[in-house]
Amino acid sequence: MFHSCSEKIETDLTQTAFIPKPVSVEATGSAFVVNSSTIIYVQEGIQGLLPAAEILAKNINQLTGKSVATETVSSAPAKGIYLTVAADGGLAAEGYKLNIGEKLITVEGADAAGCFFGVQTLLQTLPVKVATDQPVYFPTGVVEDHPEFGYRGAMLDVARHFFNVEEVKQFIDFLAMYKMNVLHLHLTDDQGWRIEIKSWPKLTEIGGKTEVGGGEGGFYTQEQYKELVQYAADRQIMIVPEIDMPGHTNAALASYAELNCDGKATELYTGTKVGFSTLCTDKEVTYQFVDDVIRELAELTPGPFIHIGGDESHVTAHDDYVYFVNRVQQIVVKHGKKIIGWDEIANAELVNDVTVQFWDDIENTTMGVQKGAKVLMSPAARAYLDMQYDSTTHLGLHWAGYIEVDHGYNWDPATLVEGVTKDDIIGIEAPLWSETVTNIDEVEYMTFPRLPGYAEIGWTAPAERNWDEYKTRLAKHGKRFEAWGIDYYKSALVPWEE
Ligand code: TNX
Repeated sequence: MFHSCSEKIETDLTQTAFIPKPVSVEATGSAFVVNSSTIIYVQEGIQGLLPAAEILAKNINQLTGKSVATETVSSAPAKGIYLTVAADGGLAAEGYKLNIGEKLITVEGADAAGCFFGVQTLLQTLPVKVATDQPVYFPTGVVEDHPEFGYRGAMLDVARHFFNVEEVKQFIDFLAMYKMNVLHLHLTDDQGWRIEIKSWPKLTEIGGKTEVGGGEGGFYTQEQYKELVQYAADRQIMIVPEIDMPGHTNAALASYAELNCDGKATELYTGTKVGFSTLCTDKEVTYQFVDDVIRELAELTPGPFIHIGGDESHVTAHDDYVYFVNRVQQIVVKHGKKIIGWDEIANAELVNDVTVQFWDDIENTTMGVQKGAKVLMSPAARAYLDMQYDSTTHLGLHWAGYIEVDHGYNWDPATLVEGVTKDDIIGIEAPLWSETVTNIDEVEYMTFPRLPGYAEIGWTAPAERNWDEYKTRLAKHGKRFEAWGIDYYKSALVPWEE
């Protein structure tokens, strides 16, 4: 420990409350002191490293008022902070080795993503606040780390209530701090169509105009959507866009009469019922519509996935549903993307490389596995961010039960569903449905403090996870949430630090 007049300085790296918990942490008991001549160096010629350096610089600046410069270099510097990608491929995908010495900090990623995650680990060693006259330092040591699953995500329902570009960016920041790498955007539902489709402009002109409760709704122009994709990519997050169909489509059916079997446009809908709408599965125009939407969306999507929804199509006859999902899969494949769908899509014939998102139905999910699909784990009773914490929670729903912070944390994706093993699973995702969630403060309240737990389930091996130990680390993040202005649920199960 270093001592100064006002506070003692923690130089034991193993005392940092990392979330998610890294594979290994070793302390060497000294400190790297940041000053105004500290420079963040970035290895030349590696795409995607510069944003990590800029985010690190911005965080140091916000905390300390000191501005640190970033510079590109062709070889390792002797001092400063150096972001680099390992040449020899010795690290697991998205992995990193963070070596904090007294003079030099090296963040060596397996790839740019690994380097970004190493930077997030480094940032967690910083205190929440630093007095202006106090030094800022990193405790020395070595962290070696890599994730358990490649897909670690959250979903935001921007259809029931619309969230604007700035709000979505804030949500992306939350994911980034906990090394999550996917944001699934639920872009369309009965209550709203939120993405501009140039070949079908009324989708947003009409279908984007409202939301649950009758508010004004909104939508992203394609330019705004690209901005979100880039903002996420800079933080190593892929956006998975969802067009929910054939059910959950009232906003489209209200926008275009021809998509309805009776040729009449429906009224816009601002309630919260589910399962009452369907595209007309035996009209050719329906498939022209889907083709246009998927084509435009695929052009906006650098990542491999498009989510086709497929849930709760209660007014689509079974055979029509199967026929529709079969055709839509072909359309997605034609536009060069892979399919994700809610677990019901396992009732169709699945093409190669489909991912079934388990939310509710075990039989659908195991049927998907038998048909060769992979599984994304989003069990409603464990991972739904819109489920209430307990019976006193003023927001959210409880159809899948209450999810206190321990219940959300204490499960293993690889053993939760019989017949679905680790090899079948691409990862986990925590969806936030927004029937009851209307603004970013409410998003924060339902998301925190559960989100870090889902991040840890996705990142840290189950043998290394244990609620009683986790809750002491989570407790130390309360001050961080406060410093970031996050309105969170102060669960009595967590021994929050005062
Ligand atoms: C079920 S989860 C739905 C959504 C609702 C959610 C509310 C899923 C695939 N469908 O339409 O918003 O419950 O928790």
